[in-house]
Amino acid sequence: MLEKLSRTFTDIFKTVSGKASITEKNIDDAVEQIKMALLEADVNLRVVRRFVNATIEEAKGEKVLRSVQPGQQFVKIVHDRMVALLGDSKQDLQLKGPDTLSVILMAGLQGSGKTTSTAKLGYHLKAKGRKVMLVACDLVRPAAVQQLILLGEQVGVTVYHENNTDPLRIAKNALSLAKKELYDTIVFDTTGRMQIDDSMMGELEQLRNLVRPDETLLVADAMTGQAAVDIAKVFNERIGISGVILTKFDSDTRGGAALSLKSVTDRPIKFIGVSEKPDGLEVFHPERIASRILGMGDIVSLVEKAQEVIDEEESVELEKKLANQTFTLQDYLDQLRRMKKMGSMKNLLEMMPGLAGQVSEEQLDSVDTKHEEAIILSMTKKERVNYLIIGPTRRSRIARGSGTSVAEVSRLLKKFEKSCLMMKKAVKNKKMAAKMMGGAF
Ligand SMILES: Nc1nc2c(ncn2[C@@H]2O[C@H](COP(=O)(O)OP(=O)(O)O)[C@@H](O)[C@H]2O)c(=O)[nH]1
Ligand SMILES: [Mg+2]
Repeated sequence: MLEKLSRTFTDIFKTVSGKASITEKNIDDAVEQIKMALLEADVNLRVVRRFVNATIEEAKGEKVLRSVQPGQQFVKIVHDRMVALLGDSKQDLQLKGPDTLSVILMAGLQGSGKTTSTAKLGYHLKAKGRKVMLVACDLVRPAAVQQLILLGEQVGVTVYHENNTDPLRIAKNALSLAKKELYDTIVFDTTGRMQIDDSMMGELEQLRNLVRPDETLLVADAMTGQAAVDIAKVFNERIGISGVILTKFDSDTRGGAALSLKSVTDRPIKFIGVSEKPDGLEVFHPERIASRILGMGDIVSLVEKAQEVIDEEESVELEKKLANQTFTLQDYLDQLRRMKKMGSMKNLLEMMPGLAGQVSEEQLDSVDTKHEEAIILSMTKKERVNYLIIGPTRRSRIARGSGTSVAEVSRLLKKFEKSCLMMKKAVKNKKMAAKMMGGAF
């Protein structure tokens, strides 16, 4: 998601930041381009207008036009505005301490990802040390109860369910059991409809009055764009929501929903869903998403993710290797294995500064990491350190040894060469971005 927008911003900034001085006309032009890009990304029209006016006003102030680095100043203004648009700072769940039961009510249309998000949230909270119970209160959609039971099993979180058609009774029983068994968090999955209708809202209202949630989270599908924003507005007016889980953020949508939600509903996005899997839930960080949109790369997320598998020393080491051009096939193999642990390579690469929007799906689909691993394992130590010595004879020996073809070996070597280049560029960009943002990274 957001690739296209990110590409446009990168282009706009490239033009502006190269200038030694900036005129009002330059600002007008850049802002006009920004406006088009936001509209194209399906951002709410009123939100775009407000964003654009505020940016122009600030950018035309003395500070920018007279500053030593007007381009950078301008980029910074847009960046800060974007962060504000996305909700300023990250919003944690407001839950009670572990001695009292905290209640989370999930709401949303059918297919938005409620049940999946309920399980994801269970997994997320369990990892934080909470004792969580999930409750299956969607009794309308066939097999919804079963779906939650299965997901609960997958993530190792208790699921409360009953063979019963009255969600209120189930909720009541679940609450008393949770209290009795000293759970500290209870999450209610609820019924959705294809569209907003009175009976769904009525049921939700009754449930809300019964369970008195600490958090009422609207689950909205990012793929529906502006519709997700309208839905959030209606749910908020009718039942009062405390935050949004924006699902399917991994999809190929234009991002308008993410950028409009906060301004239109005044409710924060608290999480984004980034895959179908139970661990595919991320805390929403406005600052990081803004940087990603503006093509500055989501360095913090990248570093955090990487730290789960690479410790800091290793990562410094790697950067040094890249800078000194001593990155070898052996390092590549190590990276490959780590990447596999980290999940989608595309997600990861998208976060690399300078690579946002440059990695196409096809490029990565062809990545057959198993073969690559086998090929590198068939190389001698010397070959791994210096790939330049791998001529035709060595290539066919490696191909035979790894059960692949010479073409595949050559392809890998080419790819390796290219990634060295790309990564070197990324390191350079990162340094440039740091300079540009006055050391914000
Ligand atoms: N790619 C992706 N798929 C998701 C995400 N969240 C949910 N889904 C999928 O969306 C579909 C509907 O989800 P479900 O939880 O059953 O929706 P519900 O009707 O609101 O309970 C399922 O196929 C999920 O796997 C997400 O963040 N990313
Ligand atoms: Mg469901």
